[in-house]
Amino acid sequence: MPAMGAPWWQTAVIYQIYPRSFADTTGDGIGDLEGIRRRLDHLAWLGVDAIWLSPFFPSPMADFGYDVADHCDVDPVFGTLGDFDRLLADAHERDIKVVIDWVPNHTSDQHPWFVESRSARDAPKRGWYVWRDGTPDTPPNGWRAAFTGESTWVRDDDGQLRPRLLDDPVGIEASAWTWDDATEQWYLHLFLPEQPDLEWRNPEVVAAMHDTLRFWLDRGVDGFRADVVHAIGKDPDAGPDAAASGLTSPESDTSEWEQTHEILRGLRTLLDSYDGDRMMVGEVFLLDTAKVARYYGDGDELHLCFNFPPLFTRWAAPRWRGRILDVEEHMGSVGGWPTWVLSNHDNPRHRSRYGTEARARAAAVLLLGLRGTTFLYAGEELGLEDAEVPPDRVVDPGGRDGCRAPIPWDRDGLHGWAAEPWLPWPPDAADHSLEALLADAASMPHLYRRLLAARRSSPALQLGSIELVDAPDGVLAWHRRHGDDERLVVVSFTAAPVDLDLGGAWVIEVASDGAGEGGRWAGTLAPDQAVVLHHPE
Ligand code: ISL
Repeated sequence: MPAMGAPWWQTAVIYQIYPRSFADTTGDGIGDLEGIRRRLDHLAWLGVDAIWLSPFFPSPMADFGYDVADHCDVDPVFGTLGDFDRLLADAHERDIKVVIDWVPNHTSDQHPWFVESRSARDAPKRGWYVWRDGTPDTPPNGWRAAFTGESTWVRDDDGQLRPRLLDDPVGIEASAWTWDDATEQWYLHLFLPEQPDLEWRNPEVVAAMHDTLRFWLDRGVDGFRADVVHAIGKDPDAGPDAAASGLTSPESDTSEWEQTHEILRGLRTLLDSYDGDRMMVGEVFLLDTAKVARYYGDGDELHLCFNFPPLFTRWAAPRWRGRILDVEEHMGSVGGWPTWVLSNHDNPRHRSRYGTEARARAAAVLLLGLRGTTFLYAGEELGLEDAEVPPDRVVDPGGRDGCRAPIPWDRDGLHGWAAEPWLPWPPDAADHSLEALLADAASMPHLYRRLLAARRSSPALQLGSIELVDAPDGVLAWHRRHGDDERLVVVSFTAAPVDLDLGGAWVIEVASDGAGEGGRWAGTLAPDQAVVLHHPE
């Protein structure tokens, strides 16, 4: 039985949906909310506890929805508020919670707030954004915007993708400031010029953004994923002049601002004033777990924080050992509740990063065997790789189209889409379609389903402690314990078989390759294999 008493977001497996790429019902080649609603049965079959929807709000789509022009409506390309309400109700009927994206750092330049702010220096909403004096040739400071057109990933000798951003600084020339000719001032944008930053030190902005949360809380959403939330309390007049936006550069230290924590406490108070354990998970894009941990406050800031260093970690046992210990050190018993994520709409899928399906399978066991809330990215349960996007089909200013390829549902034709989708298909779309894979009990979605079921039935996996145990080179093994319930998770990062003595008798509950499930553990880990073990009944 699942452990009782913990809030849902601690035990949950949360499935991210990028609405444009999920399922199209209208025939424009772009996914929509109704498409998501019609696929809820797949998510219930898989066993996810919640879905997180990337932005579906009215937007000029300069950043595919992360440039919000109205926080309280649905873009016609995705449907209507009525479609949202139906999706929410149908998800809740299946006991699936709904988390939506909330973009507090910036709006679209087409948002009525910015249109007004830009109209005149003395416009009532001028102070809702960050305007500074200067001359057109010299920005107010040296801050640089994200999105350079340069990939932040490079392919290594062993076929894995290596994050460039941790190792070599990316040369970014673009300033985070744009000169407004009409009013002769600069405005700040940590992302595209079409995404001006809000001025969160203005109480009117705080109140207006709280209202956008209330709008969706009143409608019944269970939580929010807060976009680049660590950056909202910035002070462009203080700190090092060379500070980057903190998003594409190792200089990200400079994007920690004390003010952010105060804003987060206000958001927490608002969410906790609603019943039903409403949750906010923040995209804290600081590549240092000790720093990420601060955004939990004293249990009075974010409920959960994304912790990205593991996503930028190569598939190698010593490195992953370091990541796990890092999380335990900084988010131990007194700290925040950890989260784990391997793929999302901003980075190459881990199936593509790690290079083989066997590793991606082992990674699924690792992900779901760790202590914390798990985030899955739609399509990882199908083992999708990133699409090859030819230059004439590139649409994202950040070079992230590959991981946003459409989900293939059916084997044939348009793979269940109502029209040719907006991006190319992922490789081998027919063989990686849900229809094809469901017919094969050994396939990836069946593995994910078994892992989610194992997790749901085990308090140790959902909430238990984690303790690394000795293992041979190339292997990581850890205990999970909660009361009498105990699991052992063993992950091989090597392409050779490994013998290991785990002490005592163990039964294979889930194996990444499906081998031997339900039988006794025989003492040898197959190449690239990972297993969840329990004691004999
Ligand atoms: O995309 C990245 C690297 O390829 C990240 O640096 C990304 O910019 C960072 O994670 C912030 O991402 C979030 O805010 C952006 C939006 O484009 C991303 O899709 C979103 O996840 C601006 O809103």
